[in-house]
Amino acid sequence: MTASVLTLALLSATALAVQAASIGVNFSENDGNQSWLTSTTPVGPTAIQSGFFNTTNNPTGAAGLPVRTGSLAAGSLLGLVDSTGAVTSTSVAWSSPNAWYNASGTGSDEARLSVGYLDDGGAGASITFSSIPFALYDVYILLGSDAGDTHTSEIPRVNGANVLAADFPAFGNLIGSGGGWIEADGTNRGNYVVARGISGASVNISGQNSTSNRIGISGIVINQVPEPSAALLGLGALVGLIVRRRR
Ligand SMILES: [Ca+2]
Ligand SMILES: [Ca+2]
Repeated sequence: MTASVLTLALLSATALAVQAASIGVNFSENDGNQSWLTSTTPVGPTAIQSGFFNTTNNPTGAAGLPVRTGSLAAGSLLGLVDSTGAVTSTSVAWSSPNAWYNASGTGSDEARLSVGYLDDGGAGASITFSSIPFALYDVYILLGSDAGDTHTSEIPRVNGANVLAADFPAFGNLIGSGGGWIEADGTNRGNYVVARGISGASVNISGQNSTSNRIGISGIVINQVPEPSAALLGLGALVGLIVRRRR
């Protein structure tokens, strides 16, 4: 097998890798003015189409998304829809002092994702996903605050571990970020934080009461880390065999 043929084979195999799915949940502040405007707008940092983005402002079962039990501040959604539109067995339960809103407005689906959030209240919100169907995933924590276009956010925790080392520069709304989603990494100011390489059927995301700063959580995306397909694994074994034979 020549190098070019090997390269072609690997490129073909890469194309066969399993497409990753994700599960998004929007924490809303208002049942009346924050439902999705359309069903097809890509929203959030991983561009899930709005009709497949679960939202807590759904007490009536509209648009095929799961119906909320409880309140906007503390409740649950069962049978979350994933980014392909499939109903999963995944559920989410959340509790917070209250749901609140920032200055993003409600003029677009992206704004409706940003505007409402679970407020900190000192102790912070707590959100638990159960029966996650992915072996490995990244947790995107979308941020919102009424502290202004920019502010310093407290650190989110995932399974009790701080995601960043210290309180960090954040955007409170989409005006601050220029309308988009930008990862906050502790140095660069942003409006979401990512905890990477998480495994386990359940995951907890929480705020905390460690500093005078606060963290508001506008939404969460559980994003599957793609696994190599069986075809790719088979090709890898074949290439390994060929390489060994040529020696
Ligand atoms: Ca706090
Ligand atoms: Ca939200």
